Amino acid sequence: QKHDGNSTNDNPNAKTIEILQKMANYYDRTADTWRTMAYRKAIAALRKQKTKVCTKAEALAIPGIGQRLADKIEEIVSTDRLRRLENINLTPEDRALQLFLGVYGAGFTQASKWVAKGYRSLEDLQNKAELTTNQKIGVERYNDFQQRIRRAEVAQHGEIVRAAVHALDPDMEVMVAGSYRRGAADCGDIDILITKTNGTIEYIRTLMMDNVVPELTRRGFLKASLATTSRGDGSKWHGASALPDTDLWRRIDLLFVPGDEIGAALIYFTGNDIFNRSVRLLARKKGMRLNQHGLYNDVLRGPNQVKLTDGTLLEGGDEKRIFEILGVPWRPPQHRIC
Ligand code: DCP
Ligand code: MG
Ligand code: MN
Repeated sequence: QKHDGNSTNDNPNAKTIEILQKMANYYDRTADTWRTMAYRKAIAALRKQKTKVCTKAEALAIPGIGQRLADKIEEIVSTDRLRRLENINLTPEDRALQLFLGVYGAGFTQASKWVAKGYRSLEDLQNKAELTTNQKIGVERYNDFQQRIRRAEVAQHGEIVRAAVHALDPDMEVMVAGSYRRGAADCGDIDILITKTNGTIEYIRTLMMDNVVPELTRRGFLKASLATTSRGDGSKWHGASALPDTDLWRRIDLLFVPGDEIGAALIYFTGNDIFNRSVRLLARKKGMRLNQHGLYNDVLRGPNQVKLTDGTLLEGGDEKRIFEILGVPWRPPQHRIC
């Protein structure tokens, strides 16, 4: 990895420059003088910018940056990567696998099967593969779901859900969690936690599944339902949503939480996933157990750490209290990135 000292790291376009530099190095190696020059020119121009260049239009306004480079800059900023760069050193099979792994709901096994059948592009999947309803959506909306969502738009989706929930019960709480709650400038999807003080899971789930979700679907805000579970006391709805008068589908996850579990659910749904793993491990080391429902004590374990009893609930409703009992100093959501 090439660094140009602190000046690049402090630059608001540091990440973009870093990726463009790798492209320039690649074209240099392939003796493509013309492209190498174009990339170097764009990098030099970006270095002089005082603010972050986010859109194609902003990039085009800078002398020395043309159409193609402007596209790449927008892709880097909105997806946090450049597919062209990642594809350079891959075999066609690897390239197809990477592509298919981005289809919503397709894991490694499914993606590998498609590659083994000889499919190499999204068109192949669309025309030749037998796709489930959800896989069809994942392919059709591939580019939509790959795009990062600016924080302000995440908030707008949250507002629409909140208004629909409050129209039925103003005492319900609707909180945007996930990377949004951690303060991220842009998010991979929209994570919304829905709860009510003293509310039971049955009440909340019924209100959401029988009323709010159908109503928001009827209005055209919710576009598709992709996954739901309601095992025992946990419930979730995963789908897609789009702002009025737009055709850009976003992934949206709703989590239904009973009032007495809101603290544990907030920790779980705020993440990030690595932070969750480390705080859960810490709980186990202290003879406790943390999951999205609560913090428990007295977990009895047999050979090989097999759980014999569930233990008693220590705390579920208060996020800060859970940190306290665990003996971990309070960490605001912005600092829960591992
Ligand atoms: N989560 C977890 N373990 C996983 C997946 C998720 O603990 N394997 C928790 C922590 C995440 C939260 O759920 O922060 C939301 O999951 P997302 O996949 O939506 O991840 P983020 O919102 O953190 O990031 P992104 O911006 O990519 O959506
Ligand atoms: Mg998320
Ligand atoms: Mn999510």
